Amino acid sequence: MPRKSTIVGLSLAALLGAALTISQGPLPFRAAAHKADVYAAGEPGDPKKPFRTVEITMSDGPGTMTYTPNKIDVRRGEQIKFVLKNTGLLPHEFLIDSFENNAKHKIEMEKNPEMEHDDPNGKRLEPKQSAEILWRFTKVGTFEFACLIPGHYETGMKGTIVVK
Ligand SMILES: [Cu+2]
Repeated sequence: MPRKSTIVGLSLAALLGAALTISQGPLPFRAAAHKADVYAAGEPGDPKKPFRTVEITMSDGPGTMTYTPNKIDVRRGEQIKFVLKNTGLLPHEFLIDSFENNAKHKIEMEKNPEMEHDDPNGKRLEPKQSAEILWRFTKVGTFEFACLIPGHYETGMKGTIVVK
């Protein structure tokens, strides 16, 4: 019955097509995992609008892990282009969020240490790598940038952003 097998073949192709369409859409999953649809610290920046550049160096040594600088002052509405450089020997992250969200996220990372970040508000950098984040600070308050790879936050990888 060649006709029937053609139909089966077609519906398999349709199913495969549907599966591929779903697998090509990872953004909603990532958003759900990180609650990235609503950001506590502002919103992704617009590259067509003016911004100020702030360079942040991530480094590590015996018993120390740091961001330099670890405190940044911003005016409300300002856009900052963070130029991140990992000069250490270990991978590091830079995640901009509220203290509360970073604390929750840190618990998730302890359960799933290999969680990778490549989001509008956060990047993971391998040693010697650099990356950029353009961010608009739309809310007044004190926010945090942090590395949530287990052990790093406790060793000093945290900083504050004061938005006035
Ligand atoms: Cu780190």
